[in-house]
Amino acid sequence: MAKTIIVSNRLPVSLRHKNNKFEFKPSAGGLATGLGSIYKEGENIWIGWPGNDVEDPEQRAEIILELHELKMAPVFLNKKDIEEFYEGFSNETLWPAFHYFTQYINYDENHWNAYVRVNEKFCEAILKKANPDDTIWVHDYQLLLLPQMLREKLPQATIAFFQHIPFPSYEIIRMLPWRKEILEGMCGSDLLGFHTYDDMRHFLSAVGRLLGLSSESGYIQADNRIINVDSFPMGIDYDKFAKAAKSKKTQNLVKKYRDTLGKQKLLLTIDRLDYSKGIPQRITAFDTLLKQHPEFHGKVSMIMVVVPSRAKVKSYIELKEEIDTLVGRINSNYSTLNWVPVHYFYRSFPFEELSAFYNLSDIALVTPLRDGMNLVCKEFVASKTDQKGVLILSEMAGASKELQEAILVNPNDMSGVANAIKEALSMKEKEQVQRMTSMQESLKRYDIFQWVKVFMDRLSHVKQKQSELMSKEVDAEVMAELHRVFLEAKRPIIFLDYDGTLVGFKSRPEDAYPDEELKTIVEGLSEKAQVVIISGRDKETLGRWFKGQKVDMIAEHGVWLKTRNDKTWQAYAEVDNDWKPDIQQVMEYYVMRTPGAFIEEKHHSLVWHYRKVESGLGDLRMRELFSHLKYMARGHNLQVLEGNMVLEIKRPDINKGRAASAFMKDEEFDFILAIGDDWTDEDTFKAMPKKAFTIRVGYSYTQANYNIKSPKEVRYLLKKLI
Ligand code: GDG
Repeated sequence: MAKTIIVSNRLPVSLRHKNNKFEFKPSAGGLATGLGSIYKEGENIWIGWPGNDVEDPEQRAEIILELHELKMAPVFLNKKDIEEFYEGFSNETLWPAFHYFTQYINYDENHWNAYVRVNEKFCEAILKKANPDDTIWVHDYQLLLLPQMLREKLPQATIAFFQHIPFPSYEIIRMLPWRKEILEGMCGSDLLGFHTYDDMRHFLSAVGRLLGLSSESGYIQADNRIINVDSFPMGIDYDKFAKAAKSKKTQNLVKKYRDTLGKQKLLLTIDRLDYSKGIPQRITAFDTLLKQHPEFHGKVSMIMVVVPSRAKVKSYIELKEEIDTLVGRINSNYSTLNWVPVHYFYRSFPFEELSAFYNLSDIALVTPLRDGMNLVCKEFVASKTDQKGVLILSEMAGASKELQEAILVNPNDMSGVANAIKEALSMKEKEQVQRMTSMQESLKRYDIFQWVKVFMDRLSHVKQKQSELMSKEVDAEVMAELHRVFLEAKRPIIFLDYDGTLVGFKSRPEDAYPDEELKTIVEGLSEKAQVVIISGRDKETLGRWFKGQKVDMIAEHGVWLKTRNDKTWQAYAEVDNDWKPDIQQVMEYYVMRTPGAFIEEKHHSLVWHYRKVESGLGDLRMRELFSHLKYMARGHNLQVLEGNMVLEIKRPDINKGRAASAFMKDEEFDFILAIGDDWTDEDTFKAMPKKAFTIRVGYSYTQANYNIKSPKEVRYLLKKLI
């Protein structure tokens, strides 16, 4: 039976070295708990680094056995791996880049090589455990290359990826010399999850611009399959925090702390030491409040927990010094014998004490400069059992998209944050309860268990969708059947669209002329079959390109026809051009505003091309023009259609389907094949009799019976027929 493998840089246990012996300390983090419902089941397993270097082979063997009992398997990393892959590329290159701290990015080729090497190490460890049809869920930015490495070895596996930190704008990603490899690595997945819609939108844009893969509604059209990208805001183990807050242990601590601190209001801040968390800015904002409002002196204190992290990295050492200085300054400026403005702790606390801090504090001040999600703010909300308390939350945290009832602030705006603290300090209890209740309801519903469930359900959905598309793939069996019917046929006919079907897209339409290989294919086919090129191209171009060939041509989606015996083109539909000047004028206005755009005039239609326009801008202008033209189209009884980098306006009664039907009306064909790649070909597919073979290029939903990957495969198929 297929199993599920969870992979993350760190295992949910830590290996500790104590008195020459090793012991495991389980992680109490929300993710470990949430994923417990997966990796603890059946044959499932969690693979990752146990957090310590072990060189002795005997000890390694022992550790492997012990971890096996816990349903885990280790990837052992040595000192060099940790320095170059973890502290180096992960934390000095990807972390600052993905959090928009470009000034801290270290562009080190050795670190990159180590990143590739360690991702390969993970891949090998997984391959030892994985079967071809297993599900593998990879977590976070340390393992961005792993999905594609796995895909190459296990093409049938279900591979998912979730990124816990932000995914930045294309403008940042493009700065990394290894940007393509990183995106390609991620695209080995079937499902890619991010915390917010903005993260997924940035990812899709980067994939479009750097890998040239287009996407629609969160589905990337990759080489031979679709990849889904979606947002899954991560929740917390809500009940654990709500229950703990009420527990005797926590309440005893709350009482103890309150007795010491007296009646003053308490502001809580908890973070790992990191420049992304905005700790100095927060202290400065508190300082601003005390400066501007002396009435709060002695009435409010800040409890500031900073958990040590990445202590060897230079930027972190500097940050620690900066925080120490700022806290020293504010305390020395304002402290009195019975009041200290900032209670500063540079260490971590046991869970019960954390719970007591959450329950005790009146305000949580969560103001990161950038944060993928931020769980601290959610844990604070869950711990407020009487619904009293106020959350001040940075707009730059993923959580702000969900927790709209918090006081939202820009963490760079010191007086804005100071005002928010003032507002929180004076907020009426009724309003506090209203806001808190609403946030609690949403966090309760979308907790960590729901997050895991929604993600896994989505993964099954994507696989289902992929298999529906794959079931229509032209495989060896379909090929054989096609070949057999073609050989037996006395009167075969083949309709071939041109651009995107017989040739790939070129940025200049005139460069897509037929090459020698294509000419030979068409010639070969026309020995036995009637070959009809059915295209949206103008008749002059088609006529020139296929001059002297034994083919019939339908140009401009069915306006013009020229059979192999004709000397001239005949109109297949009446042409009425009265509508054109009005529409052309509008289109020209959009050409003037959009460098790179141009208009193509066809006999029955006008086409606005934007394939040469800066990506993004082209889409934006096309949408504007679309709504403009739709409005005008009604008056003229015209149809506006969106194509591949084009917007076309035309008479609705002219289409390829109508033309193809007319073509076949007087004759009986015993083999019919139609191949095309876009919506204009869907009309052809619809018009075909049941027995016809219809094939759409690319993996989109289609009326055709089959899908095929690309023009290259189309040519292969046609060559096989010959
Ligand atoms: C990454 C992303 C995203 C903190 N101090 C103590 C303590 N903690 C626990 C908190 C909380 C966790 O650490 C911190 O989680 P965050 O989400 O706030 O931040 P990161 O560690 O940077 O996590 C982040 C997250 O991944 C999940 O996807 O939200 O954006 O950066 O759970 O409770 N726990 C204990 N004592 C402490 O002193 N026991």
